[in-house]
Amino acid sequence: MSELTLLPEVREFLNRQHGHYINGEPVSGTGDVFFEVVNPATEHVIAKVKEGTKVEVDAGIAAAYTAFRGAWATTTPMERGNCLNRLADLFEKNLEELAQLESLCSGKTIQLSRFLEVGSAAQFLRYFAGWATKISGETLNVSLPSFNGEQYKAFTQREPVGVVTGIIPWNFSIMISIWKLAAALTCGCTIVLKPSEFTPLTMLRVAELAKEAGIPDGVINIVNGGGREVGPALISHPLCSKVTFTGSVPTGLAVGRAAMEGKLTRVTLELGGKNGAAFLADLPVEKIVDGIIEAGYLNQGQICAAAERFYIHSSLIDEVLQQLKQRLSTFKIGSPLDETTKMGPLANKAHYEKILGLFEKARQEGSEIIYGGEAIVGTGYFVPPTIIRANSPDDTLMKEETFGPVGTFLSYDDEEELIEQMNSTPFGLAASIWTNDLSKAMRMISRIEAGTVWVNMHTFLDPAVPFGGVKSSGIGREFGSAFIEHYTELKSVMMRY
Ligand code: TXE
Repeated sequence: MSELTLLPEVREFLNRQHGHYINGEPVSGTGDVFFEVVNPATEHVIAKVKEGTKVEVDAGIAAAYTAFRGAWATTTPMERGNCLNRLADLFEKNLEELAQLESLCSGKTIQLSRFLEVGSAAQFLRYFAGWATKISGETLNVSLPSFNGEQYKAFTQREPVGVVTGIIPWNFSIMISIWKLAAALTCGCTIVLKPSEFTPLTMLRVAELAKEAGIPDGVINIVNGGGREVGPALISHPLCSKVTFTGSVPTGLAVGRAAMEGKLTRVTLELGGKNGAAFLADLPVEKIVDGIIEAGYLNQGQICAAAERFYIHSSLIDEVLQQLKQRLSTFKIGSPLDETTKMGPLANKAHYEKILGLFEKARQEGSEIIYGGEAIVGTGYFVPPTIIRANSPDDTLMKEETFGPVGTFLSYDDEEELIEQMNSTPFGLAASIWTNDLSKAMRMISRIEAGTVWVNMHTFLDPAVPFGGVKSSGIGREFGSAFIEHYTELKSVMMRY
């Protein structure tokens, strides 16, 4: 199979001058520094995007604030939901264009771009659209004494927090933006999104589609820039009322600190970690191997919920690793635009170099590299899916997030030891337990320190199911009904009559 032919509209979009999208219009920006968008499969520069300055930050937030006070405030909840549904329709209509753009920028295989980046983002939009008409307060019973027959009434109402800043990583630049944008708009907030400097392109196209969907100007703004100037300026802007961030733990700490320091700006942090997957001894080896591949290797492991620490019973680990090696060696690695490719490149050069450094570290520490563990020589940021057998829980690769296609394995003998190992990390975004023994799974669930525990599955997120971390993997929850608390303020009203 060969590469897809790029759609004419993709070529046309790449050839444009790119900057930002503010108040319903593309804006080229006042700065003179450009980000080069590098296709990680070819190392070619495919577009340039102008980095923002304080001028675009101020303009983006001002547009969002005006829309928050004006056009979006006067849009009924039903119509807000309709806007999100129309945007979902446009995602489906333009699915191939968005998917091709995203695969070019991030190295994600085209199948995954279609299914997750665009298809799943449309589903999230529809889910959030349904909430728009269902966000409400409650009436409350008041027990204050009545001396002269006076009565009381109390109720709460949920009010949108205001302008939201969304800071987005490079691994799912459309889908993660949509999580934040849809939650904000549903609640009546407006948003300024800052995509990652590695993937600054696709959301500029999504913003155009949002206008086509009838979302008023200023409700969605995109300001491109890095973590040194634009990110901090958005967070500390006096009119920014909430920050929602997905990304690495160190950056999340800096973002959380900056948000709190200035004026107690509300903050949701969805950070990575070092997620564990526990395979119990009752499962057949083939099922364990299927589970490991699902949990650890999708999108080259560049998923914050992916598993990186794998615990296999000592009676099975040799056989499991041997079969896993055989399965991974059949993976077709290559161009993300080839529909038969199973694994594309890592998303950018900095990340590729980080992963190569971690391979080196594993070697220095004497961990056993069973498969992969080195660069694939040639053009592009390719590494093979990698299997590492750790010597102990203290090996670097059992502790540090790789965010790559790297599974690190350790054996265990009994379940007490397994639970202790699963929890032996400062992080707690997600975990999985794999077994046919439901009683054991049910008993383990409460003892695992993670925001999400999957049983016999891993990585897949559903808009109805809250998602977020415990311990150092973040603050707050996205999806379900949990998001409402983070994008609205609860106002109490008491009346005497
Ligand atoms: O992520 P960052 P980077 C991991 C992954 C990767 C490493 C670094 O291992 O190799 O992090 O990647 C913005 N104020 N993950 O640098 O730093 C930045 O511009 C405000 C795991 O890309 O987390 C980008 O938009 N914003 C992860 C976003 O934060 C700031 C996903 C994320 O950048 C900022 C991505 C600042 N001070 C990378 N500094 C996961 N687990 O989900 C940076 N940014």
